Amino acid sequence: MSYTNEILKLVKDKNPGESEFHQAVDEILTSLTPVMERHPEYQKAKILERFVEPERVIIFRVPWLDDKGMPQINRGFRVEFNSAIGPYKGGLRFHPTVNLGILKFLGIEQVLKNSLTTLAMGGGKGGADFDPKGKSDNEIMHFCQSFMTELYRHIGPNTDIPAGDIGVGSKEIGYLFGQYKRIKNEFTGILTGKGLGWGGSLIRKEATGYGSVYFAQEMLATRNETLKDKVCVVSGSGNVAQYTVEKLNELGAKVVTLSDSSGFIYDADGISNEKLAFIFELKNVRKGRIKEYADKFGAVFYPSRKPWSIKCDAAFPSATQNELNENDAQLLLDNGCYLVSEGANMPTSKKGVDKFLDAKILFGPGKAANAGGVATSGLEMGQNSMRLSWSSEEIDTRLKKIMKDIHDTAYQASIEYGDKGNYVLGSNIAGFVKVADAMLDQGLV
Ligand code: NDP
Ligand code: 2IT
Repeated sequence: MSYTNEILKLVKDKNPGESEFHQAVDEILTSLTPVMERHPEYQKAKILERFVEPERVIIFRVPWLDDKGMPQINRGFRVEFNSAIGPYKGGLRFHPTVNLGILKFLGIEQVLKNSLTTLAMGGGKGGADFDPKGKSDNEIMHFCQSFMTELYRHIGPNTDIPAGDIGVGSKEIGYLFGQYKRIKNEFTGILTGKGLGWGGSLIRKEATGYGSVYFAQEMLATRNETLKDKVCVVSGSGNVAQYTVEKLNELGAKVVTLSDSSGFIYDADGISNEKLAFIFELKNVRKGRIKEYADKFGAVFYPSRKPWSIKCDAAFPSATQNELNENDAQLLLDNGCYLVSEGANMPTSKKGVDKFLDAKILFGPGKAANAGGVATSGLEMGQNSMRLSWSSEEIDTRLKKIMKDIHDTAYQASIEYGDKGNYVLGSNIAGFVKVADAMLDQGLV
């Protein structure tokens, strides 16, 4: 059995039931097989055994009172996965499906993603099985305060710096930051995605969506093409999806779909900036359902379905993991789609990814394509340390350069390892080698 297969077996045996974690590790290890053959020193030092084991996992009770005065109990987590190249960095997810296996998959992806950004950030992920849907502002605040009352002792500006993810936006970051400051009596950059008036960075909220589009531009440039007039399907309608649409519109593409967990809308005329303004209000202020868009603009609403049957040139899955399976991948290919840029983390199933790779379309895996969010978090950390803030133009320029560098690094690694244009292979290898070398340098820890 090869070294990478041995490790995959070990991971499955040791972590039963963590299917998303198995899936992420499987994909990563498949890419790393040729690296292990070239670098026997990694096996000798048991780098992979260490790489797949989080440095630390914290699981805690989160008790809070709802508006009726009833006690509610949730489970909180922080997975501090790898700090070889910098402090743990990665988002918090509040969603009823959150469990350890999902956070470990997100954590290991984050390690490689953060390495690709070129910034000094290790990887971590956290969250809770708390469902923000239907909760009042007061309930969300009480939950966040209780969550931070435990989390505060594990994080710090040089230790672990959480941020947002699904269900955690600027409002939650505010409540979490306020509670940390109150407990520690310290105003430091312990979270990113903060408000602009209290240490946040311009462009952070736009960064993941914009970055995913910049990555698509770079992939297209290898074929001397641009996004102008491309028909695009986007899934999700949260932070990442919204700013993906905004940037695609700016570049002259036409976006025809958005979705949420209830279904998707198809607008053949395109989701213009005026219609997008409605989405911002619907999703960020009123917390409404996507069907309202169809009712207002005469678009079609497909309940309980995903947008992959719509004919397009490019797809931007930007909702959640495993939202695009092999059948969906085949549908997209049959309809002529030749670019996929993953705004979400692992939105495509393993067999779906294989379809895209076999078809040799431009496929940007999440750890590369959506790295603009955490990269800009890294820029927020830098500004916090210096106690100053950069302009939008400065940050956007840096973001574009980081996305180009990630693209070029992954592309070069794909060439070096004999599968030109396979960004899955290239990003896994480039992200991994930097972390593995740092681990070797730092001895057996
Ligand atoms: P939001 O909470 O802002 O939006 C999430 C969107 O995805 C909503 O439209 C939501 O629909 C939909 N969604 C979530 N879970 C499911 C599900 N189980 N089934 C169907 N739809 C679902 O989150 P973000 O936009 O921040 O995150 C989206 C993706 O991008 C995630 O995979 C996240 O990990 C990834 N990501 C986010 C980054 C960031 O900076 N925010 C950075 C890099 C990656 P509904 O409202 O109905 O639940
Ligand atoms: O998946 C991700 O990269 C994020 N949710 C953003 C993490 C961060 O620290 O900004």
